[in-house]
Amino acid sequence: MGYIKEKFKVKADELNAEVKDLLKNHGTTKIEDVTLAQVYQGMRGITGLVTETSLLDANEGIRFRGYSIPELREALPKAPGGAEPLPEGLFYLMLIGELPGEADVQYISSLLGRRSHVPNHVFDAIEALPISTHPMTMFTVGIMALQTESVFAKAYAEGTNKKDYWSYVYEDTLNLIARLPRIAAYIYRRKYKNGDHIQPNGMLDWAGNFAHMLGYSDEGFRELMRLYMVIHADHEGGNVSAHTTHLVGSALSDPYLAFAAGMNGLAGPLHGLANQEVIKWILQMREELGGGMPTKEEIAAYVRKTLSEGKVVPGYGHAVLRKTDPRFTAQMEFAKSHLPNDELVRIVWMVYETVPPILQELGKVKNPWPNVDAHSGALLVHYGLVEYEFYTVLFGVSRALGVLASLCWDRALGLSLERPKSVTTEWMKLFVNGKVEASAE
Ligand code: HAX
Repeated sequence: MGYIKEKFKVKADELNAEVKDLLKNHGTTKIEDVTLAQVYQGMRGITGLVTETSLLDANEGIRFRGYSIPELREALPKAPGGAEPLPEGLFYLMLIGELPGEADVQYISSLLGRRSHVPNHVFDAIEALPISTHPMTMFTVGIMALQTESVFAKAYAEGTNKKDYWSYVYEDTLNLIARLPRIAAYIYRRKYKNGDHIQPNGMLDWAGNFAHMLGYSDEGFRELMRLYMVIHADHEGGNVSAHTTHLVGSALSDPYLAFAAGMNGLAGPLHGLANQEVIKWILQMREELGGGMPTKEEIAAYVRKTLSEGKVVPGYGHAVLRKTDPRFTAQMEFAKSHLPNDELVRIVWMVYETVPPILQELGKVKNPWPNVDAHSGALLVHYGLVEYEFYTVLFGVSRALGVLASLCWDRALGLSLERPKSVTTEWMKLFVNGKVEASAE
């Protein structure tokens, strides 16, 4: 067992004891009441999950194990000569609950490098799909093909003790995180670069090597990938990709099955696909306005046109956040120091000044501020990654860090099969008229 795995086991034993104690002494404590509106409207605000890796505050944004994004950009180890945090460090933090040292990050980098081999049948499965297939579909097909390698599924089939589930999930987690950049880069090079694939460079860190396999050698792009992989990694447990991974994993589906399910959720336009929608929307706006820099008035008119056509403004709004997403701000800061004069970036900033008051005018949008997806595309386009249908795959590679670290905790804590109660509208009508009672079943 590697030392990080041993450390995880110690932490898991400690937390298990605390959870047992909480359940024994406070198991019947009521957390909150649930309204009928919450049941119909996407369970918004219902506390119904435990996720150890991160916690979201509506006004402040995400904290990973207590650390905000600006704090992490300071505190996490960097690549030599770099200024952005290494995602390996964030993974360690989410898994172990402590800030890593340089040696911990190097250990994870080399561990991932050693485990990164992808068997040929995964590439064959991707190759079997038409070239026109959306990259997110290729990505989930690749993950599903890789499921043949699940050590959890094998151990379960052989009849392992449930106390050891976490150990196999941990192995699958590291193997998956190690292999995802290779699969994602394969999809990118297959679809957009005539199948001219690039072999991994074992000297690079996880995100640097991903950038290299995509075909980008610019150090600025590598730094962007490190930042990108950190800020997209986790957003507590209730978002669609995290929740789905947790839900499917709760049936003891192995991490490959659970993560692929989560990725199918990430591929929705109200969630991760919003990053492609944003850049598509901005490029269409620029084209319709005749190219070049639009004025604020022109942007405002285009926003109103989008709304009048019954569409959402992509990259704006959030189910939990009520302020500008600090993941947007981190990207804005990156742009200010690396590419302040980029035209598309400047349009993104003008959109930021224009959209919130218009959404506020509608009177129904709870959060008119930008989310993570409002900025990412313009940065990628700057470095030449213009194929926006691929953007959600980048998000997916990053999201693996958080949702799979969480899956390790799910099994280490022995969390139960998820099975909330559902009712019919007929039942709701009887309930509000006092004809039936809510049951805990
Ligand atoms: N443009 C137009 N209308 C919007 C809007 C936007 N950006 N954001 C919210 N609204 C509308 C909703 O569609 C809803 O309208 P109806 O009552 O007519 O259905 C109303 O405002 C209330 O919605 P809400 O309570 O403020 O927001 P929700 O929690 O229901 O939805 C969403 C949150 C993120 C899905 C929503 O803000 C949205 O559709 N945004 C655009 C898509 C987007 O950027 N998604 C990415 C979110 C971040 C993420 O997960 N990244 O992966």
